[in-house]
Formats: sequence, C-alpha cells, structure tokens
Amino acid sequence: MDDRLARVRARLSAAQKVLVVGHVRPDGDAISSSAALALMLRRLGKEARACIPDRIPCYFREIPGVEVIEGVDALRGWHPDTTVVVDSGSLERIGPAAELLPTGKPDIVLDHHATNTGFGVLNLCDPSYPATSLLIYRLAKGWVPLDRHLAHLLLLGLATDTGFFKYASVDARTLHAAGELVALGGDLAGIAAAVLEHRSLAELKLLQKMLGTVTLEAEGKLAWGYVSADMLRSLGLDQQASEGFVGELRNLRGVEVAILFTEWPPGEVHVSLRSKGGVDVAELAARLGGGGHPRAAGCSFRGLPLPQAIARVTQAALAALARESPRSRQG
Ligand SMILES: [Mn+2]
Repeated sequence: MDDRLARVRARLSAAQKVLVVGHVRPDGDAISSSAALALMLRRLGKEARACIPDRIPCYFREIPGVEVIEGVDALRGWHPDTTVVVDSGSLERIGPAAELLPTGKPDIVLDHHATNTGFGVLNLCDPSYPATSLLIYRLAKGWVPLDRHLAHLLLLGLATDTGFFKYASVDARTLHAAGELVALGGDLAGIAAAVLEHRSLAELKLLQKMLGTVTLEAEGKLAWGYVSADMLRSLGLDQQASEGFVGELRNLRGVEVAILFTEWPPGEVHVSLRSKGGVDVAELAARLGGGGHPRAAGCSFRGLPLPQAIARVTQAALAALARESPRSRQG
C-alpha cells in the first residue's frame, strides 16, 4: 500500500495542471474526495480543479471547500496534463465528465469499490478502506500539510460513507483517522447536522408515501419500497429527495436485504441496495449492471418500467438470499 501511495504522490508531484473528477449522483465521499484532493494539490502549487458532472445537494454546499467543485461545462476547453478519478468503480460512473479526459482514460484512479474495473493508467483501489477520503488522507499524510478546513472536508467523506461510523466497514484504523481529523479541527457534529438534519416537509411527506409501499418477502429478510415519478412530481421534488430512505428499510428488525427503487427522471429507475447479513449486494448489483460495496450498492435501468425493475431486482435478491441461507444456518 505504501508503495502504491508513493507512486501516486510521485505521479502527482510531476503534474502541473490536474483535473480531479468524482461521480454522478454524488455522495459525501465523492464530494469530499474530489474537493479535498484538488485543494491539496493547490497547496502544492499546482493548478488543480475539481469536477462533479451532476448537481450537488444543497446541504453539502454548506461545507467549506465544496465550492471549488465545478460542472462539466465550466471545464470544457481547460487542458489538464494529469487526470484523477476518485470514488468511482467504472468510467461510466463519471458520466459526461469522461469527455474531459484528454486520452479518454484517467491517469490515476483512487477508489475503494470492490467492483472497480481498473479503468485508469495507475489504479489505486483498496476495498479495505471504508471511504475514498480515507485513502486521500493517507495520501496527504507526510506530504501535504492539513489545516482544519481540509481535515473537515476529509472527515465529511469518512463520516458519510460509514453511516457516521456505524457500518461494519469501520475498524480501529477508521476511528484513529477520524480522531486525527477531529484533532486537526474537523467538526463531526457540524457535518452530522448539515448532512442528516435537512429534511423539508415535502421530503417528509415523500417518506410517508414511500413507507406506504414497503413490502416484506422471504420471511421478512427482504424489504423493498419505491418512490415513483408521480410521487415526486406531486410534491415538486426530484430523486435527491429519496436520499437516505433505504436506511429506513434497512432499520427493520430481521431484514437482511433492503432495496429502494426511485423512478426519476421518468423512464429511469435507480436502485439502492443495502445488506446487513451475508448477501453481497455489490455482486448482486454487478449482475444487474451496477456496482458498489458488499453492504451498499446500486444499479440503474433505463427504459424499464418501474414494476418490471422491481420484479427483476427482487427476484435476484430472493435468489441471493436463498443461496445465502443454507450457508448462514451452517454458521
Ligand atoms: Mn465512497
């Protein structure tokens, strides 16, 4: 690992103009990793810019440093000598930002998804890391001095990708790193307030509608629910409003696999998969054309009506649960 970090540092040290790209439908880790890496490189005297090819949820915009992130349009015509893709398991995940890569292939990929396809020239993907931002922190240590702004920004990715330090991916190393970031001035309570306490009344009403769709199967081991385009339209919301809803399903007692379907824009269905048992939802998602982590993954369908998407994914989940249950009975 240290060798690979040193190679990435050497490659970035030689660069002058660096573009850092995160994925579409950005989460806290993509935002944290792309903004923090660009700011770190600026501190090293580089010209560095960060791009996320999608709308950034407004509650992330409250975190200082996030404002460096630009859209694809702003970066067209800017010619980086080095490109880095962060927190993305495949080139498809960066959507329209792929056109900003001069060679069509990123020079460096920094990631932690087990399903990573190794699409860069230099790939540093370590699924033992609970967040890409922890990888960026390791990269920074002993190389770039971190102030409280950078520490806070890096803590954002670590906190959000670990469900605020409660997922199985959290180990002593994660908590040590979080402690170091807090000691540098990262404000965990501030991040929690910004990210977790922003629901509007319309979003709460959407949650109520989603809860009305919850279905349990496989003796309560599978829970699924959906948010349809009609529900979103009637409340004047878009797909970002269903962020976090899958957690409500995951919280049910006895549930091993939780699935949320969000239909938006009309004609597209986005699927969030969570596991708290032995089912590897990254594997499940990969079979359906998506990817992710063993306990949190996703996939999308275009042109497949919502009921069919539900049928396809729940059947695959039921089959995975059936494969898993004999194993879990054996312990
Ligand atoms: Mn991540």
